[in-house]
Amino acid sequence: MRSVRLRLAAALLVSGLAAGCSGGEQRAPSAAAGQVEVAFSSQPEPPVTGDNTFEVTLMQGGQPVTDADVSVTFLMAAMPEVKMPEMRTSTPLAHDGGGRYRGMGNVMMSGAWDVTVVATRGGQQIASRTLTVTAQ
Ligand SMILES: [Cu+2]
Repeated sequence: MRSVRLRLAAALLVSGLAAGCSGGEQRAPSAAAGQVEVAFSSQPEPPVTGDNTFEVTLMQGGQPVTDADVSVTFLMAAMPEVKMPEMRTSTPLAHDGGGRYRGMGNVMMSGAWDVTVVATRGGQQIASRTLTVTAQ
């Protein structure tokens, strides 16, 4: 009798742990409705040295994501052969309707940049995408 109760307690403990795990997965909002798709573009396209408008569109399961905080970071690695330090600039974008986020950002020089788009909601990252953009 005693061993049956112990086994039952163990089973409850295991199922409790399993529930805890799936609860953790459900906390990511993207898990239920599918991945958040990130599209990036600029005006002009490709961007130029100086001011540009960056545009990011977030879609999830065919629906626009309208309540995210979105930023775009341009990164160029250091170029020791021409004594240039790493360059990095982040631009926050504002929601402009329909899951489209826009903002004005500066590109410091022409050449290849690693562009990282990060979308968060309530401080939790819901999507990110890195692409290479060659500025004119
Ligand atoms: Cu450079």
